[in-house]
Amino acid sequence: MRDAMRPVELIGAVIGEGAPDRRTRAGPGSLRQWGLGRRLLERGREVRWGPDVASDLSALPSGPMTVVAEFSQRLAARVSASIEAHRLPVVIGGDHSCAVGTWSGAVAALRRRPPPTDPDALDRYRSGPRLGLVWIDAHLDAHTPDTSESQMPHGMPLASLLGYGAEALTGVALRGAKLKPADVVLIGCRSWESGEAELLARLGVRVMASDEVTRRGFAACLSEAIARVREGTAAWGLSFDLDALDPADAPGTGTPVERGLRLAEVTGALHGLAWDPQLLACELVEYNPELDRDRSTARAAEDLIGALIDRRSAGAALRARP
Ligand SMILES: [Mn+2]
Repeated sequence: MRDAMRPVELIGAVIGEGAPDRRTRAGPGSLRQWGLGRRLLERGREVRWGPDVASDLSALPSGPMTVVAEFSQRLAARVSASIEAHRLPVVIGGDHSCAVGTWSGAVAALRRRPPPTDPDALDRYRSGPRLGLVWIDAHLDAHTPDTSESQMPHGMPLASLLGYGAEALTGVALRGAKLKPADVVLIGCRSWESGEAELLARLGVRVMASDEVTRRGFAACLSEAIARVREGTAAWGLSFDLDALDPADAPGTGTPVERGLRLAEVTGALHGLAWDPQLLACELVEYNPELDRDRSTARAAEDLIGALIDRRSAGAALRARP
């Protein structure tokens, strides 16, 4: 199965201007220099860094939205190209505004694919191929400029991908919504404002807040989430904000929040998922090297991606029925 064996391409999303603390811009370079790619090679799968995509700092006087919108177009093109070259792109952020580019590019590539010949698979393409997305995050990232107090784009990517908010973000790569509300599940959320929570509730997006994860366990939540985002979709993706983790395991993130997911439980559940040929792309964001302690957050990033690509036990979360 060639698609299951796709080489992993790490793509640095060098951007921090979507957040009030811009130091996540140094995240991808720091992980690269630390040896993330070399360390992941030990997991038995081909891994290489592609060229970074970097935000244009000279556009900063025009405001963060301008910087993020222009950056997103270039990141989307890189992610599309990676998918079309039969690689598995893993975008390394950078602040979470990069999700607009990552998933707009993924959807653009998906919609350009020729329809499958297998009649069962063709069903998934009837009304246009849909992308499912699992979003693991302490926050909802579902603000629009109408609800956001800070006006920072890293609080808006999910709303933008659902088709709500500034046209500079909703129109990246393709016009209009990239995701359907039923195809999105959030896990681990524990800090939000009312405006963004109301948008997701109105759209019927499934949010597994951290109290639900504590009650049921992360593995059970992830299994249900994956079953949902694979249902009726042509492919799915994973967006992982390091702030979903407990600060004890990952202190070096843009916006740490107490009472997070524990790393060991998460890596256990993520094991082998990157061997699913339907997994189109991944994203790991908000690494802030200046807040890291003894590289523990860098090691957490390595453990998370390493678990995804590890071949020793492929995809328990795919086989489990919620
Ligand atoms: Mn986020």
